[in-house]
Amino acid sequence: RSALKERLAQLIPKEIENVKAARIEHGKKSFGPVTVDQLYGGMRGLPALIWEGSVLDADEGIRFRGLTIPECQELLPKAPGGNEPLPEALFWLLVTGEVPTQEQVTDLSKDWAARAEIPSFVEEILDRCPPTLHPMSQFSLAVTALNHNSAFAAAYQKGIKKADYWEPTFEDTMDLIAKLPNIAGRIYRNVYGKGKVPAIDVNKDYSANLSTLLGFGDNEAFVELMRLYITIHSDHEGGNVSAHTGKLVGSALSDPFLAFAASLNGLAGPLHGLANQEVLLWLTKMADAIGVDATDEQVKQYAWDTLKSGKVVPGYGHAVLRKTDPRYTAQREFALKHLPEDKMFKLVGQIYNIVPNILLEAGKAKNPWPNVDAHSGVLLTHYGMKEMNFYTVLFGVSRAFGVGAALIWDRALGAPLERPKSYSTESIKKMFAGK
Ligand code: NMX
Ligand code: MLT
Repeated sequence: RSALKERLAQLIPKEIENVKAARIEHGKKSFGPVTVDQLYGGMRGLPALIWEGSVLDADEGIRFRGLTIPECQELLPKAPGGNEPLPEALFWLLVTGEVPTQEQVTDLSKDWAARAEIPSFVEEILDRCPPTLHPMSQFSLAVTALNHNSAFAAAYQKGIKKADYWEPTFEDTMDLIAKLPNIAGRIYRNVYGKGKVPAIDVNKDYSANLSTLLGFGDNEAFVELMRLYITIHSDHEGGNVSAHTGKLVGSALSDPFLAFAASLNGLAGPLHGLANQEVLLWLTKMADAIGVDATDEQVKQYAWDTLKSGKVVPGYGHAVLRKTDPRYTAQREFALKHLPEDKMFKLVGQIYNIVPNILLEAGKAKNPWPNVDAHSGVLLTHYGMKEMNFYTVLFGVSRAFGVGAALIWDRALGAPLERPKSYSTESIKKMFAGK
């Protein structure tokens, strides 16, 4: 058993008792009324899910097991000479609620490197995809196909007991995360003609290997960016489309590969993860139209034109957040440190000073501030990864950490099949007739 699995095995019985106690004490308490508008309104604010890894505050942003992003940057182990947290450490935190030691993190890096190979038939599936098939579709196809070797699916067929579900779920989640660099690297190299995927180095951390497989391993600043990127995109509580979809599909006891492939299909939507691609597209078109050194007035006009043509300003707004996303701020700070003179970064900063006021004036968006996707693309572009329709794949690699941790805990805590109640408009009208 790995050190992480050992620790989990110790934590699970205590957590089962903790949940039991919470339910005995609070189980019958109400969150307040549910309104009909919430059913029509995408369930905004509707308390509906348990998600242990992180909680999102509208003003403050995300906390991973109670820690803010700056706290994670301070407390989580880093690579030798590095400044950003290692995503291995973030995964340990998400799974256990504890900050790991350097040794535990190194153990995880080695474990993932040892599991990194993907079956040859999955390589063939990817090699046969036309380069015109969107990288997210290729990603989802490959992850679905990993279900072929699922430990959970095999154990379920053999009649595993419910109390033991978490063990093969843990193994599948570890395999899933470990194999993502090979999948992402292969898609990137196939689609953009970047040559063969090199081998994983068992002595390197996850982000260093991911960077190498993508072709950027020699650039230490890019590797540091990957460490930050994977840490901050990993989890955003349970209600966002990718997290909720993974949890929902996992609740049918579909294995972690099937559940996470469903997450990826949600992440591929332009209002969710694909927004990082949309932002770069929008910025590039803006730079083409008015130049990277445009005046504030020109940027303002460009943003108004976007709104007036019926489109959203990508990277702005959020279903929960009501202030600037701390993930945006973390990336801005990275840029100020590593690429302060980059023209596209400066344009992103200029937009930050202009777009919120425009969205406020337009009067529709409840949150005029930037989200995580407003910033990520310019950082990747700076280091030479200019292929914007690949960007959401990197978001997906990271999101596997949060969804995977949640799947492990759902099976450990015996989470039931999700099956909320739905209503038709007619049934609502009848129900409230005369009330
Ligand atoms: N540009 C233009 N209009 C907007 C924007 C925006 N950035 N954000 C919200 N609105 C509109 C929204 O389309 C809606 O219009 P209508 O009533 O005509 O349907 C109205 O404002 C109210 O929407 P909200 O309640 O503020 O936002 P909601 O919770 O429904 O949606 C987002 C949240 C994130 C989907 C929305 O803000 C948006 O479309 N943003 C741009 C896309 C984006 O950046 N998505 C990435 C989110 C983060 N992620 O990684 O997933
Ligand atoms: C996310 O990271 O999942 C996005 O910010 C969307 C959300 O939280 O709803």
